[in-house]
Amino acid sequence: MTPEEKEILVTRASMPSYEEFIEEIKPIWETAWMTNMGEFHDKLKDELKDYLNVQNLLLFVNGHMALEMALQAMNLTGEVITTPFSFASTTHAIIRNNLTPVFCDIREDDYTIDVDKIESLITDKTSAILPVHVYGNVCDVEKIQQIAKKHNLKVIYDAAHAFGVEVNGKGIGTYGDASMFSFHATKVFNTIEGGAIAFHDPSLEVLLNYLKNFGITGKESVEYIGGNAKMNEFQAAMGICNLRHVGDNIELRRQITERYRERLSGISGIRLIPPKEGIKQNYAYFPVVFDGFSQTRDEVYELLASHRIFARKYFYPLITDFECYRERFADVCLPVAKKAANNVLTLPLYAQLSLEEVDRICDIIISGK
Ligand code: T4K
Repeated sequence: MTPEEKEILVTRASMPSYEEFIEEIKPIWETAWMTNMGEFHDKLKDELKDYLNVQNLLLFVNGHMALEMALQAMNLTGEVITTPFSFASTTHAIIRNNLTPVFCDIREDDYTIDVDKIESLITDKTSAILPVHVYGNVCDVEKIQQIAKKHNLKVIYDAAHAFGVEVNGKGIGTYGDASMFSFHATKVFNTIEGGAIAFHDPSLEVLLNYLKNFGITGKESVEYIGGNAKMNEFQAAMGICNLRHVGDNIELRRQITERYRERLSGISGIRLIPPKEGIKQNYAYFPVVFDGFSQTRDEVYELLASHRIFARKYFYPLITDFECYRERFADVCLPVAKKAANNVLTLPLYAQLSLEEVDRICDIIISGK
């Protein structure tokens, strides 16, 4: 197959070798213990607490259920301030908890919540803020904390993209009351499907454990209306294997990101999100903004697709423009988020992407053909 014939997707899941995974899961054939918080689950939980540099962490079947259950456990009411420049999960989790999302605009430099616009959205019904560390870009965590403290609000971060990110040596999951990580196949670290909640108040652990197992509290008692959101042993085993290699994979992602930056910076009409001081990045995504470039974002997307290179418009459309929400949120007007949704393209990025492939992608974008 020539390089031109090869299909390049926006990402490719990281996997251990077949032999490594098979070796890891062998004991399951002796115990037949496949789910409900087994040995693999507990081992991965401990390893991830270390890796993510957090005190309290629980594993879930996926990131979305983790987020839904974190909101449920906080016993929130009324309104939750969030952003629509995200994956469907963020707003769905609010609405599926019978809460009302109130949408805040984002910052043009990194697409995280615009902290200067949060306070004007707070009402006597607001109970929480749910900001998104989108693409692994860190929200203004200090300012959000100040606002939350002043107005007595909970802060739950959607940290789906922020695995392993640190702020001045502190794990990103230590900020706010809770942070949700996604371990989906498309993420920097995966457990096939999976997720976790890191949380501040250790007393939440008992409740979250009940909620993810139907609210069952004893052999003959069910005290909460929970769901089923347990991570199974095969997922956890995949995580244990992947965690051994995640450092190497992040280093490869760094090299790819650097190459994209070298090739695409300084080009008129192309804007890249600059890295920030004091942040340990995870290089989860490579978003590029086309604003005043010779081609629009959609034209670049089509051009790449004609070469069998499938970049993605994360996140277009805005959540507020989804069919299921557009009538309800027709009055929401967030110009920065709207512009981002129309102009951003996330380019292919995964550990096995070669620098030659990165060059080819950049050549196509720059040449326009
Ligand atoms: N909050 C945010 C901000 C999120 O981005 C997400 C998930 C969540 C919450 C919820 O977390 P989870 O409940 O998912 O843990 C993907 C993922 O399914 C989703 O997890 C992710 N965000 C979102 C940004 O991307 P799609 O619809 O773009 O996935 P798909 O199937 O088109 O896959 C993209 C590419 O990944 C493929 O072209 C190839 C590669 N891939 C995909 C799969 C499924 C693999 O290499 N292996 C695979 O198994 O949503």
